Amino acid sequence: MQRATVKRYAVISDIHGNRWALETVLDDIKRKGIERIVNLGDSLYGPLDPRGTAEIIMHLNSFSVLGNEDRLIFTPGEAEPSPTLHRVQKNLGQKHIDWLGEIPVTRTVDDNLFACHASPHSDTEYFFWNICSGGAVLRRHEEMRRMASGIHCPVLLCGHDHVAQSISLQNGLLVVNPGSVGLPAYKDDIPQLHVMQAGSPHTRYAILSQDNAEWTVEHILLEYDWETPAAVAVKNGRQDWASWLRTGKAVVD
Ligand SMILES: [Mn+2]
Repeated sequence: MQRATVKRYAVISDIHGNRWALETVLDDIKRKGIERIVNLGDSLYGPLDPRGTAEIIMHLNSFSVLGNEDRLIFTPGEAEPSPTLHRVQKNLGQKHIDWLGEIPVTRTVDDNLFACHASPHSDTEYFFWNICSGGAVLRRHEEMRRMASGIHCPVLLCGHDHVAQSISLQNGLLVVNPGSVGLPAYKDDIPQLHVMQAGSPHTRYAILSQDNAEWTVEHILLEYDWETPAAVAVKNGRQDWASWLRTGKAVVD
């Protein structure tokens, strides 16, 4: 039995409109009896089910922050027009767009968790990774500590790169990326062409437990029916997404 002093949080991120993966993760969280959910954003963007995903998250009791690709949905002129962005905007109703616009960029939960989408001062700069011409290179700890300066919480939560990872920095800060609920790999050209890969198609999230000053993190991966969102991606003209969803791998071509 859990001792009364243990507090548990489920950390989810980068759902990207994958309602099927989200339902699997939320079922697991419910089954485990975890009541606090922190959502690190990029919840809706993509060729899958933005509206169905928004409907679930809007009615979920969670602490959410906004992702860069959530921001593009309600900020005209921010992004290059694309058929996928256009479809997302058409698929959502005004109430979903208004709800997105109200979500804060960062927030502190229970004075202990600092939640942001990518890194504390940017919603696009990876916290863990430096993107070079050769791909993603893990940053030095000094660089990570500099990026986290001014954070006075024991735990920093970052998403955006879709790779589940936890690092305890020498200053005692625990940094957790829960991985992506809905998109296990992708190709991007900002700041230059690179791929990020979870390596398998599972949906992922993290569980954080606090026992007084002691924090424990568990990374969870779950099977779900990834063929269904992959087929939706194909129907909506995104063969690339279908392949990422089915394999958790992406290639630079
Ligand atoms: Mn992002």
